[in-house]
Amino acid sequence: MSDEQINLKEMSDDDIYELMKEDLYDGYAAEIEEEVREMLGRGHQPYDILTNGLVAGMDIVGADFRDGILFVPEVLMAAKAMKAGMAILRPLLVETGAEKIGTMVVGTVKGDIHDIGKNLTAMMMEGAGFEVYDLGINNSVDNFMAAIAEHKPDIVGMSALLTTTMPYMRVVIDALREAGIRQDLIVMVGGAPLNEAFAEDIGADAYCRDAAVAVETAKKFMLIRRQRAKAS
Ligand code: B1M
Repeated sequence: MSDEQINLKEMSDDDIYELMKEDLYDGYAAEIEEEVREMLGRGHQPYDILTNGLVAGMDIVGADFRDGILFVPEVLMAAKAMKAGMAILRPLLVETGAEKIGTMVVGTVKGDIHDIGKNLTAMMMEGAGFEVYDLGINNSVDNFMAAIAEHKPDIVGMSALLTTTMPYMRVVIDALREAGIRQDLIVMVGGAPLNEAFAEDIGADAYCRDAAVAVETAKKFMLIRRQRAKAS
């Protein structure tokens, strides 16, 4: 570890990104923290470090997990390293001088404990000027309904990483409809196994491929919402 810390200064940007992928794969949280700080020191943007280092490393973990090369304990270590890196980037990503442009309630749906992508989305939304209420993981329809009643958000965001939990998003949307509040809310969904067709089928307003798309989509919907409010 200390050898690596000394050598970081002598490495090229590309080599450090490669190293980040390897260290994330190996679950080396302390090394990831060092590398994130080094890249920030070199003037790289937080979002680029996140994408080129951390998310790229997690993609490799995901492929090897799928192929039976990695198992849950190793993936948990990788997730811990990812979170260590994200913790450094978080204040930079949520730093915003922008005035509040909307409110969002976001959570991972029932049965699902994956939260890295949801956390990233919440951070980016905060950074873009949204007030975000993060419900965490494994959220029942009751949790979503209670948070909506309490925070009166413009947007409800749901995340699911499992093909077995993504259908639960429909349960939440149906509950919104039954409560007569579906038309008052912008419903955005995301997570690796989802796609546009699924989002349309369950009655969501938008599928967000990644956190950056979530921000763009939310801004677009908020603009439309404001224009409609002005016109009426
Ligand atoms: Co799990 N896991 N996992 N896992 N895991 C996947 C999802 C899997 C695809 C791996 C694989 O087989 N290749 C597979 C699902 C297969 C399927 O459903 N068909 C899987 C499995 C099977 C499981 C378990 C069942 C394994 C087991 O126990 N045998 C188990 C399930 C537990 C449960 O939820 N009940 C399980 C457990 C775990 C860990 C706990 C070990 C860990 C999670 C740790 C954590 O999150 N704190 C874990 C991890 C890390 C993964 C992989 C490797 C990585 C997920 C991740 O964090 N990606 C994943 C493989 C993969 O996805 N390729 C896998 C990085 C993250 C930045 O991307 O989450 O896609 P992502 O988020 C993106 C976009 O999707 C989007 O923006 C994000 C950022 O740009 N987005 C949103 C996400 N949510 C959004 C919400 C929005 C908008 C955009 O709201 C508007």
